[in-house]
Amino acid sequence: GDLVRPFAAGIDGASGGVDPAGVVSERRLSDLRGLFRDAAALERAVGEGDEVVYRVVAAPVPEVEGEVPFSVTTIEAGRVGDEFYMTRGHAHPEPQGEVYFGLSGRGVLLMYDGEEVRWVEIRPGVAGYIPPGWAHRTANVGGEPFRFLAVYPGSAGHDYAIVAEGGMGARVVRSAAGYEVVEEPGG
Ligand code: M6P
Ligand code: ZN
Repeated sequence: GDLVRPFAAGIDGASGGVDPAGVVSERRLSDLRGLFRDAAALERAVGEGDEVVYRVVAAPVPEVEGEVPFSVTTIEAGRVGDEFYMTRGHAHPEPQGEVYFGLSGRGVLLMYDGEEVRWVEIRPGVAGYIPPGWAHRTANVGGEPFRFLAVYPGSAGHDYAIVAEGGMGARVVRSAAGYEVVEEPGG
């Protein structure tokens, strides 16, 4: 097919905007059923307005081999029970890497290869590297929106079932120190 022509995009770290933008997607609490430990707290929050947990604004680059799509994700501040607002999480069916770059706020990039859990904190100016074969999820561990730029191979794809069914091996929860990453089989 036709490849995209050269272009520049504005990345607004204060709003999460990408200009020009492609597909914009939103995930609400009700889209995250089954992922948080406290299912009752999730249902209460769904009943109390079902707020948007995160939004992804993609640049107009197609997800096809050879292209390098990029997007800005904004995760709102909040928790379900003790667990911080987070993305669904996925793995790349074609095992390919990905880079996340912090734009605003503070988050945790959680990675899981099916056995080992690794995580890194992402702040503005920090790049996190996701190696091929590691499922990944981000959580907002701060009190303001957490925003990051993601750059990934166009043929990587998104496998959500592997995380929905097998979990990430750990949860990102509130603690006296602010947050902690707690390893939990099936979590
Ligand atoms: C980043 C990238 C996207 C991903 C998004 C939200 O922007 O990794 O590919 O879609 O985060 O994460 P998820 O798809 O797991 O909801
Ligand atoms: Zn990915």
